[in-house]
Amino acid sequence: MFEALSDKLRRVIRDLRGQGKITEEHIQAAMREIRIALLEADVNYKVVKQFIDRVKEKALGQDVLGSLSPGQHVIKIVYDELVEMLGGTSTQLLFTPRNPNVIMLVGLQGSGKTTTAGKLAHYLAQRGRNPLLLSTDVYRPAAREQLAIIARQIHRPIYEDGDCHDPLELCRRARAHAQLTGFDTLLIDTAGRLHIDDALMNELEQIKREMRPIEVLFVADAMTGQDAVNSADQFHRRVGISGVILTKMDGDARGGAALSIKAVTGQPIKFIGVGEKYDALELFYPDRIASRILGMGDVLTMVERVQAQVDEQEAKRLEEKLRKNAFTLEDFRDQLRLAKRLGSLGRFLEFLPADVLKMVGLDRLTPEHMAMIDDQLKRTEAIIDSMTPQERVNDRIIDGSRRKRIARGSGTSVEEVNQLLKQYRQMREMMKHIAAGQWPGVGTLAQQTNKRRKHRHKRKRRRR
Ligand SMILES: Nc1nc2c(ncn2[C@@H]2O[C@H](COP(=O)(O)OP(=O)(O)OP(=O)(O)O)[C@@H](O)[C@H]2O)c(=O)[nH]1
Ligand SMILES: [Mg+2]
Repeated sequence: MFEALSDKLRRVIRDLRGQGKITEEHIQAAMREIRIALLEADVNYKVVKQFIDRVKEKALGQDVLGSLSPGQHVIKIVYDELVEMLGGTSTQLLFTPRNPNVIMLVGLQGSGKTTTAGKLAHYLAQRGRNPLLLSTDVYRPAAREQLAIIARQIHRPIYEDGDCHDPLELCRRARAHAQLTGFDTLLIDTAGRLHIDDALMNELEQIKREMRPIEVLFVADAMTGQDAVNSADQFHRRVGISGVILTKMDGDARGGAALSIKAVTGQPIKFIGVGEKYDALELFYPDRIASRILGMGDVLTMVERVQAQVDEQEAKRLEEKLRKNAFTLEDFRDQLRLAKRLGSLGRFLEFLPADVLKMVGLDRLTPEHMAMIDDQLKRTEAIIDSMTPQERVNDRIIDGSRRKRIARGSGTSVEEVNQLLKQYRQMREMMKHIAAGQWPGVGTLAQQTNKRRKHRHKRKRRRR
């Protein structure tokens, strides 16, 4: 990916870095080089012009930032603008509580829709969702069979109805089936055409109107460069897309499509396909790609990959403990740390099955909720940190005076310590049932706590 462009930009950067003092001529020369490099990478010429204008304006107009040398400063500007050109921030799929959430994959023939449908189903299933696949390609012989084969390979279900040859009717039936059987996501692989034509667009419009998808993702072959950009633009004007999946990035050395799509269509790239295998789908991170292009090393991706392995081992260890019914306060804390490492809690929740979320009453999370929970996590961790190792493995010894000491040590209150111990015991109980394969008839955790509170009141009153 981006090899040619990367080579040239790195050379420009090396030159800039070497300069003790940066003059206007240096910047002009660097911009000339960058302009040629971008055009050679097949970036849309308007996008190139915008890019160069912005970098120039910033580089010439601004005061030098404190800790950066003039050369570094220009590099930083180029990096920032490159991130911007690639779409700014990464955009995840946002699901709603109304199931099934429908995702449509649209695009020209051979762009990779069917393969990507399989990859996406696999990707979402790994993150705790329960997707159902559907092909509405009733035109090309064996098109539906192709998706069925992929579905079998990734062990995901597909909705099949060989007698129905109407795309819209297929969608309705698949949705009804998903509702009845509890699928939370419906992934629709639509038919492609060699060229954009009215019949195809009408069909997509109809499906979109009927199915109200949360995402209409335009699947484009990165190797087709500016053609991919133009067809994305046309699909967007006609049908309205919410994002792009660029496939075959593994075979695209230039990167023109990736660098132009956001600027031309206004729609972000959400995923990239980097191979034919079913796990060859990656979330698109503009900042990481930009640093990869500029040779700053894709440190983030590497860190995350290592982290994912560590986290997986950690999760397995905790699961093992649960099964053996040896879940201590220390494990409870480790689990919280794991949650934190996975980034914000919001991202952590993505990994949990929707059913579990609903059970604890978290199916609708606002940013305020998340901030509150994050804060709560910090306090909880502080409390457990203030316990002695013995207390952490045996919560029964934590009596009144120990609770006072722990509260003081963690800067919290005895009430909070009590609350935490209660939560921990509740969780241990719940986990025990889950590990044993039983599913107690619990409501939400909040309801449970309320019930207990009422019980306690009654008991107290009785005693009096
Ligand atoms: N190298 C590589 N090949 C890919 C990628 N995505 C898809 N392909 C290949 O592209 C070819 C076409 O993929 P399909 O998924 O059949 O494309 P489609 O858009 O469904 O095609 P139609 O249904 O005919 O419109 C297949 O050979 C795929 O293996 C990718 O990210 N990298
Ligand atoms: Mg197909």
